[in-house]
Amino acid sequence: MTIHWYPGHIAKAERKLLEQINLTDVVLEVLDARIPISSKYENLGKFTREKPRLLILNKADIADPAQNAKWKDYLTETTGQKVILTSASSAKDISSVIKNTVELGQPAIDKIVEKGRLPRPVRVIVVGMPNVGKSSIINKLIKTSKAKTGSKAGVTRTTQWVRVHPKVELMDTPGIIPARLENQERAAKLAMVSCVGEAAYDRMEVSKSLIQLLFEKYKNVFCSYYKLKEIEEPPTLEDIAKSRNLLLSGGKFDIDRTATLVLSDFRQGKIGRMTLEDIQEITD
Ligand SMILES: Nc1nc2c(ncn2[C@@H]2O[C@H](COP(=O)(O)OP(=O)(O)OP(=O)(O)O)[C@@H](O)[C@H]2O)c(=O)[nH]1
Ligand SMILES: [Mg+2]
Repeated sequence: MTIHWYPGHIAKAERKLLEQINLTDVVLEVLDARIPISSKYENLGKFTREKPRLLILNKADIADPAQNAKWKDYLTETTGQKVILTSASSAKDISSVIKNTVELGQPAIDKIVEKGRLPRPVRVIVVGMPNVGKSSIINKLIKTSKAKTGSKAGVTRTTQWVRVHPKVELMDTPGIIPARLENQERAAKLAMVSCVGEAAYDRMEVSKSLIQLLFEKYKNVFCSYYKLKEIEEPPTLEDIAKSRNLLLSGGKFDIDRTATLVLSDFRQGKIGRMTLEDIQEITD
């Protein structure tokens, strides 16, 4: 399976990311809770240097709850960062994001005051791979501020900064982390959760790998969702097409539509709440 990556685009995206991070005090690093290893950007520390980071595991609502808890503990311990589970459907988690941002940004503000200048709100940026939910988080942060202030004029807003709390300003464009795709296994996982664009991968191949992975990790739930009888080997796309009765006009199974269906069922969390990566995969 070949999934393409573009070094030119990556270099440009990294330059932009560095510029954005330079303007902020705190970085909200968003991962997809279903692939905490593959959606993490090993190089982020190079860009943030000493700047404090808050780690957000988003899409927790469609990831495996038991895995969410394990990953949260593991990442808290190994990164030394505060880790928060979030999901777009819930507004609750946002107050915790704000509270932690204020705490993490306080040393930067103290420094400003020590230099004899006036304190200003903590400046924060949301950073992450494509499609992990950065805009959803930004929107939730902005909405919270509107609800809080209840002001007719809405939030204080310049082109770049949005006041989302008396003590927090948000850069309203997210920092997009370029997906490096030299590792094909990782590239496939990023494709499974749509962190890479459709044009970069073969839907059929990615769908087959997904079936294999889900069969390995969630055999019973997977087979019962697609009504597949007791099987020892991962089902083929044809098996699923048969079970779903996805036929082409000539009576052949519609493998292409089946590949799309499985990807879409998984991405929407319809099959069940599933996580594709175990902590063991790091420690191995
Ligand atoms: N189930 C679920 N879906 C989510 C969650 N957060 C975001 N989504 C969905 O994921 C998709 C991508 O969300 P965005 O907020 O646009 O992600 P993004 O990181 O801004 O994406 P780019 O701008 O492309 O980099 C959308 O279809 C959202 O509705 C979540 O917590 N749970
Ligand atoms: Mg976005």
